[in-house]
Amino acid sequence: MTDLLAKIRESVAELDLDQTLEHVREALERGVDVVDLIEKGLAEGMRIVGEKYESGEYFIADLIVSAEIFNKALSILKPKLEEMRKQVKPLGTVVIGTVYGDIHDIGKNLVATMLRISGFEVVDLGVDVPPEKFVESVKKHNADIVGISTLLTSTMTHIRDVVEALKKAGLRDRVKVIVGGAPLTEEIAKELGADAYGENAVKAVEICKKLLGKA
Ligand code: B1M
Repeated sequence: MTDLLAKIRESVAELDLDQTLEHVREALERGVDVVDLIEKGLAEGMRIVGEKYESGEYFIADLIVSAEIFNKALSILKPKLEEMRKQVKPLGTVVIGTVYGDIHDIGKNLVATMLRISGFEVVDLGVDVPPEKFVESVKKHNADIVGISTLLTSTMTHIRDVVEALKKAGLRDRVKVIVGGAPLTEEIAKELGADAYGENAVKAVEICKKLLGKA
């Protein structure tokens, strides 16, 4: 099983779509845990892609290809994920989005997927989401949690704007705010006014449950 996860990681890192899809199908057939497959296989492969980009081996076009590979692999897992979602009881509503100025959505989509299969109702606002859209959605869906994702150092401070907008709308006491994404840490999250920081999608689910007293 560990071998197969390593193969998935490597094929994503090598931008090999066919191999990635083949290994993912095999992993599913062999009953590999879907969460491991995503976190230790696909997401880890993306991390290596990022390193290759940083070192100058890969370019923006390669990042785009990597995102396509990731999304295609994830689509193979959809039926299994849907099956898992049906087996859980409802826990609460999360409004989630990537903060304005940032269009990275793979991590955010993963968090949304994991929350759904764990029993949360998820309202996904997409990418480049302005503060007022978060506010509007919290009101409309009577959300319990706001989830904000950001991958860029230059946009992480925009989280504060969302928190401020929630305060201004009188909603901050009613909702918990969880944030995540590569440039953030627990400390930065607190400084920006969030209640919690999720290091990865699995942790994000644990934290959301805790925030609602359902852990
Ligand atoms: Co961009 N990019 N990118 N990129 N990209 C990074 C983030 C970067 C680290 C690459 C690098 O230089 N090493 C760098 C940011 C540097 C920084 O600011 N610190 C960077 C840059 C600079 C840029 C551009 C500015 C490049 C340019 O144009 N010159 C540009 C920005 C565009 C914009 O947003 N305005 C850009 C564009 C792109 C693409 C569009 C080509 C593509 C994104 C495609 C897409 O998302 N649909 C892309 C990609 C693919 C990456 C890397 C390679 C991979 C990101 C990813 O999907 N990772 C990335 C390098 C890296 O991360 N090492 C990079 C996989 C994903 C599963 O992990 O998103 O971290 P991640 O999510 C994790 C956790 O962070 C956490 O859980 C997830 C699952 O475990 N998490 C949460 C995330 N959100 C959470 C929310 C939560 C809780 C946990 O609660 C709500």
